[in-house]
Amino acid sequence: MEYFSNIGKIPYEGKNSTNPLAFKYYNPDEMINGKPMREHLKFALSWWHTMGGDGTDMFGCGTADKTWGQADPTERAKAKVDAAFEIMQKLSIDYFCWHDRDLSPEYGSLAETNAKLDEVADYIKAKQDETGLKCLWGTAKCFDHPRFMHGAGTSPSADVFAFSAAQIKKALETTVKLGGNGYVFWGGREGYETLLNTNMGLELDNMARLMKMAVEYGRSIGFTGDFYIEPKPKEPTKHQYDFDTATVLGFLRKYGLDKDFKMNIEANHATLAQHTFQHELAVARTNGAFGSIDANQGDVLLGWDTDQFPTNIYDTTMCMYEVIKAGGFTNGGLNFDAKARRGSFTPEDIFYSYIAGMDAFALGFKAALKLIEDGRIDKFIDDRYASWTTGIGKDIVDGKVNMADLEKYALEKGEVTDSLTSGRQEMLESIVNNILFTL
Ligand code: XUL
Ligand code: CO
Repeated sequence: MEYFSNIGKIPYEGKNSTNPLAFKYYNPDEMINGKPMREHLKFALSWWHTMGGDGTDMFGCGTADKTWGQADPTERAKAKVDAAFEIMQKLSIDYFCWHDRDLSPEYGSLAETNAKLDEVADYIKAKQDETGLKCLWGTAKCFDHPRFMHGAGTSPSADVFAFSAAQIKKALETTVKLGGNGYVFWGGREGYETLLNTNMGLELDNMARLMKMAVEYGRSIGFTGDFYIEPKPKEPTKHQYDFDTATVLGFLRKYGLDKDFKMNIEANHATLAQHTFQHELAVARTNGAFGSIDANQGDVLLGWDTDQFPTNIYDTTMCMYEVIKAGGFTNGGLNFDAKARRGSFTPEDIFYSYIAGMDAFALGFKAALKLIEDGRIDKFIDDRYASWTTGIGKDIVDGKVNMADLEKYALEKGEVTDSLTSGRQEMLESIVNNILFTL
């Protein structure tokens, strides 16, 4: 059955096209530096927003029909698979991401839930064999059921911890079955509402215990990909333990998890932490922890996670600049953890939204390549730090001098004047504009 019979495969028509159902910049098979664009960008569909998100928010019920014509939960789960594969094929998206409960809901017992999940995973596996579409990463939805009200790995209840471990074990098995090279921990309710009822030290130790078990088990069943933590500072809890990339790095290093874990950076989570998207990517890159991306954008006037499809070219450019500097995606990719607005409720809106987001990233990618190829920014940065490659700077870097040596140097040299140069922020911003608007 075709779910979107009025929409064909979305063609690439180039930047002068006015066809809303065509790509203007995303040309999946265009070769760039020896690789097709689709392999540089590794776009992924998010099962939760796209296949399940019906626009429900805290002020009202859903506006979009995401039942896929089926009332029975098992039939609906399979219809979702068919519809998802149709969307991906029509949009030239090669990957998908999921929470276990997006693929298949909870039933009466964990045993039944697991059996039903297996049924749907087998169904997906068969479609993957047919189409070649791939799983980017999987994760367990350890946050929506009431049992997780106080957290999963950080719950005060050991039974909830055990249940979470069981659920994650199954999600890992499903990830391996679907050939995923990533497994995400987004700490949905891993945080606190008030310290008056919270043993923070124990909660963090336990969260690490759960992750260690996941690494041990994952490796034992042949999962060779990356584990990811997806930082987010708040929402749903007042304070989420995985606040931002820097905080997560401290956690991973404390518990010896840094060899197995990288970051899944989400754009709107970065801005909730009062960082730019680029900042979070740069912190991950410079610490060798860049992994994957959940792409979306927030609304600068709102303080919550709006998960909008990204259209801001400055953000996509600087994101792709960081990705290129990090050596490109390896196990990771670019997942649209984004949802169409509640008012954009028709089936075509799914396509318009992805086209907008994918084109924004394709254009950002080209702009970032040009920025690097142009070389002015990189050269400026190199020149700015030139004092570290010769003389006293090089001696400091090489560990050849101590504080007393530097005191002697400073006393002899007197006031610092000759090596202070302008930061040229405005000039650099105008170079970025010049490159963006002559593409
Ligand atoms: C929530 C969020 C999640 C994770 C996966 O803010 O981003 O959907 O990406 O659990
Ligand atoms: Co996310």
